[in-house]
Amino acid sequence: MKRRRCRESASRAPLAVSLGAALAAALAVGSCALATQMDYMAEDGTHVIHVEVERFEFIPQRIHVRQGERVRLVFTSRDTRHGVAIAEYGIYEDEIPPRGKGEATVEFTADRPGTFTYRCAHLCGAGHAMMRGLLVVEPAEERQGSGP
Ligand SMILES: [Cu+2]
Repeated sequence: MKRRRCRESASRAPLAVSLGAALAAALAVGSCALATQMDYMAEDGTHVIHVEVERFEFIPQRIHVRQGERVRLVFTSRDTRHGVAIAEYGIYEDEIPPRGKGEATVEFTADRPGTFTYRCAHLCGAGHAMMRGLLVVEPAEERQGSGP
């Protein structure tokens, strides 16, 4: 339940909040930092989620969306070039540019419920094979459910 509360508070962040401010807020809540999802709904209803990549980690490692949502994942590296692949959704992006060189965006419709592993798709260094996270697509019929 604690994890859920963290996520919901992050979701309520104002649309105009900068990524930096969101990150500062995430860090301010201590242990929630890695679990907090920096996200918002775009005007067209797309669920936009920012993911930072650093030292062979995706932050957050767990991404939550709801089945049926249009999802836009925006990846920013804090160090070297990375990538992202979500096999079950046919997503393969092998260039999340290095720090300061921009970001990589992938979009998809979360039509398949379940928990999927996402991985780095660019051979980035010694920890590359360990780089993974989870995409959790909550079934549409469980919108009011208490979750796992
Ligand atoms: Cu890698």
